[in-house]
Amino acid sequence: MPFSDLREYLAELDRQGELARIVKEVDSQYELGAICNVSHDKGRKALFFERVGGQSMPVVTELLTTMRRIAISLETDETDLFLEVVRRITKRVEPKIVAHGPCKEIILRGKDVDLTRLPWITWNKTEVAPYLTAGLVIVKDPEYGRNVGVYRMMFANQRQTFLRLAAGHHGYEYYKRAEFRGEKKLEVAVAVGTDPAVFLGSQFVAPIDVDEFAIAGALRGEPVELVRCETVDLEVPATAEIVLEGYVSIPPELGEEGPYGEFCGYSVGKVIRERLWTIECITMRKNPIYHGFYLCKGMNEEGVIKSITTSAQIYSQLKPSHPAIQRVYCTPAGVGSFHCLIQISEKQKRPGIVNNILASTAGVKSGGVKHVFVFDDDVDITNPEEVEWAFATRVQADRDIFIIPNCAGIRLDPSATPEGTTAKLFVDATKSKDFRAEGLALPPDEVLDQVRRNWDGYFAG
Ligand SMILES: Cc1cc2nc3c(=O)[nH]c(=O)nc-3n(C[C@H](O)[C@H](O)[C@H](O)COP(=O)(O)O)c2cc1C
Ligand SMILES: [Mn+2]
Repeated sequence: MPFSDLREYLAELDRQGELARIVKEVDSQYELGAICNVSHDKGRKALFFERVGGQSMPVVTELLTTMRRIAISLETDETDLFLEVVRRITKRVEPKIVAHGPCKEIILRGKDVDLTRLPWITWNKTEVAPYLTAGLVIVKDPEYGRNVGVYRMMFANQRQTFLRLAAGHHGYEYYKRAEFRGEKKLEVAVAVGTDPAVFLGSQFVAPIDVDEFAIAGALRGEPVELVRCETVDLEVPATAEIVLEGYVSIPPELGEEGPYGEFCGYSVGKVIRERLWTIECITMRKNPIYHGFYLCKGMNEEGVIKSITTSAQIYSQLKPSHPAIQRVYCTPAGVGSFHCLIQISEKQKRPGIVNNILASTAGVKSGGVKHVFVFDDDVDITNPEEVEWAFATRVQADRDIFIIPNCAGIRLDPSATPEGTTAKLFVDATKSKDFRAEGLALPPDEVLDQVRRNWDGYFAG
């Protein structure tokens, strides 16, 4: 049975020793972010902050910062995670609308709408205002239907926040389409704190007419249950901890948003003309738990999530044309999508196939694949030491490395041009046909297996 809400997931993390409780009161400005940051070197547990900034609402962060926890969220093993995700996303499971949900236990309208009831967190030193970072933003389009994405929200006042609708993402497209239709506003609902599979589902790069709740349904193996909003024609997860309802007006109210610590691990400058949205209703569960998302330099939660979503999507897209592909691994520290490692079956390798595979990655729709490497299947591409060893011993730079300049990349990559163009690198790290080695320097497999099985026995008295 999939988790029905955030609380069930937290209980499971607790049971498996994956949740650390912070009992001491912490400051919502920087201290909470610093604890998230330092926790990356201290066991990378999920964090439950009991008291933040003098408020009663607890905060959870770092829910999916390890593959192990992503596997727990999908009720599978870490070793099976990749192929299990590939398998589950083949068939979407549409959400189901239900009449009631705990997210309506508390309903605040009119003058009771006050965003300062939420724990507003300033995560990193470059941020000049606090951010709500883990909101699932739900919008609708008459032709394309529902869309769910996570867009950051910088605090503005008691009833308004900024909404970072980045060009290319569907929230932005839906807003533009409402504008072209001559409408006066785009309705928006935001859900905070759900079954983590829902958050994961929102991070797949789906076609514009796909409802990401249906990807979440596929991942969790059961429909996501939704309830209708109070004041807008939108639906939200019935068991969400907190729901905000409102609209972005057309033309929008604009202001200066940012800088913010982006997924690449840098704060990029102010967005001069970002849209604000106005919240007209807040609904909550009793004793709601606030979900926050921390981004920073190095291997952050978005890199880990993207590693699984991007790897599964690239594999699903390329495998039908290139059956030799065994595994795709976009490394979490390579921001989950910039470094794409592909393992192919040596047996199925035909002359020229590696370059065809490398070239085919240039067009995949994913979050900015930039450096691509192909390895033989005697290399575990999820193991950085094996990857480096193969790169060191199998690559001849003048023969195996290719660069295409001026490709479309990601603007948040500070090394790209301001328009987001980037060079792409392609590396054939497989053994070439004149590779001079008789085989791997290893004892026979059966002897290795036997030694592994009997390991403890070698050291017993
Ligand atoms: C913590 C976090 C913050 C994000 N912030 C934004 C954002 O402010 N604007 C945006 O367009 N995408 C943001 N994203 C990325 C989108 O959620 C993601 O690319 C999603 O797949 C977009 O889906 P869509 O095209 O349906 O909107 C963020 C993701 C995460 C995990
Ligand atoms: Mn979408």
